[in-house]
Amino acid sequence: MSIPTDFLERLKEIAGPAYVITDGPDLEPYAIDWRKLFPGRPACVVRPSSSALVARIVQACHESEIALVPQGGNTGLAGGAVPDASGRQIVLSLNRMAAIRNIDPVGMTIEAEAGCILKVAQDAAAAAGRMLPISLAAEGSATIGGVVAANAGGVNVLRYGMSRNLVLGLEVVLPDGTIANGLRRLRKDNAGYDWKQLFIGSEGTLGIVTAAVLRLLPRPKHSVTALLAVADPDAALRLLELVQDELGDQISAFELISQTSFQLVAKHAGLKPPIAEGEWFVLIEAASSLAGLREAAEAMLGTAFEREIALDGVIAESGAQAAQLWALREHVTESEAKEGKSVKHDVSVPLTSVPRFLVEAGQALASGAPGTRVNAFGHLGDGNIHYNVLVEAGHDAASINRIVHDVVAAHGGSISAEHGIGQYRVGELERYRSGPELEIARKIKRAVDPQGLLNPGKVLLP
Ligand code: 2HG
Ligand code: ZN
Repeated sequence: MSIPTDFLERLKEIAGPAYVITDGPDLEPYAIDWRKLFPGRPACVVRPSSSALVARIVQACHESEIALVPQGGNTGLAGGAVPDASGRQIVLSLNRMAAIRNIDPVGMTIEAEAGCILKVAQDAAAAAGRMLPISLAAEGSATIGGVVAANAGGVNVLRYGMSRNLVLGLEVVLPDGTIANGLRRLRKDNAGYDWKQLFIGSEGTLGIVTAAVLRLLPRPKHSVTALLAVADPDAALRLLELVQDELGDQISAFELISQTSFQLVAKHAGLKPPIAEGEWFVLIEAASSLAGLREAAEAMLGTAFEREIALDGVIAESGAQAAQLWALREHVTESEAKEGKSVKHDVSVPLTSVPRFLVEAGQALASGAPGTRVNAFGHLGDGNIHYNVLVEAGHDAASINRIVHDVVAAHGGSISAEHGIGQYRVGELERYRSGPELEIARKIKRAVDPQGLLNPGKVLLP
């Protein structure tokens, strides 16, 4: 059964006929994720220009029992923002709602609409002398609404936390079309349940984020970027301890990158690290408003060599060199995609278990899925490794997931540290989260979205 024509007409009345796409090439980018792993078939795409119009569209869906899939920049890695193939779900794109409504440099807040590109918000904060510290490779196309709905992580979580930690206020359209306006800019607000937390990270299954107030931070005057080679992940952990001792809370990123990752970047992006070949690399960023950071970083590097924790290393001499070091890290995902098919795992384990996890997962794959190659990299400072398995035809993704996730579970880890569940990990979550935890989630879903119309099939099985 397809969507009734009169419903599509109603959407056109609400959003304007130019903003309802029902077919043709314009529909394509909304129908599938960027890795082309989760092809869907939307009944239509609707692109409203205001929260009031989002509310009217959702109300129409509620009345006609039509399911809808909210979509921001469509940069997700778990298929959370694309519809299924039934032809009965509509995509509600927030990309026309891109305004920055307010920046308060003294109160250190920014209020932006859901469709505002993350990079645009970062630049606006910088122009006001402040910093929005959410930073990810997809920041040029990811949107504020998507970042909040997915509780995005990125490279600065070590210092500033996940997106959740930076959200002060939220406006959400609920599944019946009501607007819940909690766009407060308060640092302290302990008045009753903090309901916005439910929607942050809910991946569009409970409500549609239409605007958010985010915390800003002072813009550090000095920063240091260093790339070090280490023998193994154990050495990388010892380096983390040293860096924490020497640079304290000035560290904002501590990224682990395997030799395989850099080989892929050399092959597909033509970029090479400016230090000797090693099995593992660590990219460190520290920032401070106080002088003396570089001296502290140089002393730390000296100690790392003395104690034979680091095999080689370089500290960027300029902003341009720092950008080159970061480009090596930021090209990993794209280079992996160019190499061929991969089965991604976005896992976290307790920090001290990371080296064991890497060894055990490698052994389990060598016996359970011979012929696969591992591209491991990620946010070591957060215990979050992107343990991506490069596969050939004939390898079975589901059994590779099982092999890796069993090792994660044995270490008390999580099957998604930052990318979320979407549709990709919905079955895995059922397996690895306990019954009572899943039941809490289902109760919340039933209470907030009793008709199950918001992003069905994502995060939770019905
Ligand atoms: C990153 O850390 C992103 O670069 C993408 O989270 C990770 O491609 C991936 O698996
Ligand atoms: Zn990541």
